[in-house]
Amino acid sequence: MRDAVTSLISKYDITGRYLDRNAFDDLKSYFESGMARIAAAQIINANSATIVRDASAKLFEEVPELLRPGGYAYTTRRYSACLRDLDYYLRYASYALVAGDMNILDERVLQGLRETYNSLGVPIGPTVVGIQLMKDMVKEMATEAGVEDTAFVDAPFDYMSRELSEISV
Ligand SMILES: CCC1=C(C)/C(=C/C2=NC(=C\c3[nH]c(/C=C4\NC(=O)[C@H](C)[C@H]4CC)c(C)c3CCC(=O)O)/C(CCC(=O)O)=C2C)NC1=O
Repeated sequence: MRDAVTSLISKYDITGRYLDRNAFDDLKSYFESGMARIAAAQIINANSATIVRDASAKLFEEVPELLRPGGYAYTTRRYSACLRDLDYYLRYASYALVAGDMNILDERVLQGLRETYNSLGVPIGPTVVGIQLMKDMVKEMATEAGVEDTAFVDAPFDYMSRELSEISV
C-alpha cells in the first residue's frame, strides 16, 4: 500500500533524482490538506452506519426495481450483501482520503471486483449511484463540520466509480 509521500518518493527514486520544486509543491499541498483529510475520515468513522443506511435508502428510492423479485437487492442475503459492499466502499474511501493516494483502492477493493460483479451479474450503474450518494453525504457533513474546501473528498469515490464503470455487464 502506498500513500502520497511514499508514491512521490518512489517516483523520484526510480530515476535517481533529488526532490524538486514540483515535488515540494505536491508535498506541501498534501500536508496542508492533512487536517481536512483527518476531519473527513473522522466524520466517516462517526457516521458510517447512517451514511450507508441513508445512501442505500435513497438508492432504492431511485432504483426501486432492485428490491423487487429478480432485483439484485431482493432477498435478505442480497440486500445485506449490497449494504455490506457500500460499507466496504465507504471504509476504504476513508483510508484513501488519509493516505492521499488511490493505490489502496486498487489493491484491496477493485482487484478482482470486475470479474466478481460480472460473474454474479451485480449491476454496476446502481452501485456507482450508491457510491456517489455516499460521497455527497460525506461532503455535506464535512461542510457542516467546518471543512472549507471539500473538493478533495471526491477523489476516492470518483476513482472507484470510474474503475467500476469500466466493467461491461
Ligand atoms: C473489501 C473489498 C470487497 C468488495 C468490494 C466485495 C464485494 C463483493 N460483493 C459481492 C456480492 C454482492 N454485491 C451485491 C451488491 C448490490 N446489489 C444491488 O442491488 C446493488 C446494486 C449493490 C449494492 C449497492 C450483491 C447483491 C451481492 C450478492 C450477489 C449474489 O450472490 O447473488 C461479492 C461476492 C461474494 C459475496 O457475496 O460476499 C463480493 C466479493 N468483497 C470484498 O471483499
